[in-house]
Amino acid sequence: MPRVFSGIQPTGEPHIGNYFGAMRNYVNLGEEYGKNSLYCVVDLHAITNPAAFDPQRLAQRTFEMAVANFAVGLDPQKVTFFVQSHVPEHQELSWIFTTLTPVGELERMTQYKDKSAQLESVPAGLLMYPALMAADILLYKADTVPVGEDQTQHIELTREIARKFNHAFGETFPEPRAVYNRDALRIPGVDGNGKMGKSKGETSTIGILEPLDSIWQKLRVAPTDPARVRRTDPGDPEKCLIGDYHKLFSDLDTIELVYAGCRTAGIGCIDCKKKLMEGVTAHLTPIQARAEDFKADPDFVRDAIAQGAREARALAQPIMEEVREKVGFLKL
Ligand code: AQP
Repeated sequence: MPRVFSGIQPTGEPHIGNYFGAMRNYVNLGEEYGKNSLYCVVDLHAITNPAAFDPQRLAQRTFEMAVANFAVGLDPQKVTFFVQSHVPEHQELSWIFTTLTPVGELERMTQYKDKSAQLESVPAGLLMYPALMAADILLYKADTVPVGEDQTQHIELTREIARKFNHAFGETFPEPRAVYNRDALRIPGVDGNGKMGKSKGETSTIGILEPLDSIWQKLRVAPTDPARVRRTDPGDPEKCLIGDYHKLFSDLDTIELVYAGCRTAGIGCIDCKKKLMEGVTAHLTPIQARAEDFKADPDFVRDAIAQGAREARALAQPIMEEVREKVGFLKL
């Protein structure tokens, strides 16, 4: 039976990139593989980027990330849902993996290059991020990893670390593969400035739990196809982030209507955005209502997370035992 693992950072409010790129696959794979699908709020990863780390808000964001995942349909009673720092074995395996990973490989990671370029002083933990991610996955011998396309390079490195460990210490880990949502590989930020990302701040994101009027204010001013300078200029919806978002939120009839309207200048950008907002409202309203219910019952959320950590540790501990023995640590 495949084993699924994925993590999400509590670096800000979960957004539609996280939702369509990853969280929806968590729910689908969770339905299929039950407790063999593990989902983790990766707070140890969140503290590696000083630009996104706020100790005052980390615990609250971790809690809210759990709420958001439950609200989109992840049932903590059916899957294994937990917080990374509650399972210390992640750090132990990560350390072993750092001893197998050349610094040059870590420096080659594009996410590291992008983030470190923005910092005056680069913490070693930011460089080690992919070794921790490999440990997250391999600690459970997971072979299936639902992620967005931005994680491809990290998954490839995880496969390499698994191969290296197996070569050095004997066959232990599978080589995991990424599972993508082909319709949402890399959702652009609403400011038109590259990939939507939590750590880029609220100007980039459309939060799945964000008030609808705040979402509309962002969509209203969002850039569209630059070729459409005047209302009478035809546009190309394939070059427009509103066109991209329609593919996520609108039904086929609406997509056909607005795409044709854009190409013929039959509708203006604001009308197109209003149509999009209808789809956004239909999608997010029930999710936001469920999130309110979970927020009103914090004990349920906390108990679910605590139970998830117990379940995850029960899976991790025998694998860690095997690793310690193979690496040759003294056993008493
Ligand atoms: N824009 C996106 N499109 C598709 N998938 C995405 N993911 C993130 N952004 C997009 C996927 O969501 C999962 C959780 O990733 P994350 O917590 O690293 O998300 P983030 O919003 O990218 O968070 P940060 O803090 O802003 O991280 P960095 O700065 O590392 O990008 C992953 O499966 C991710 O692929």
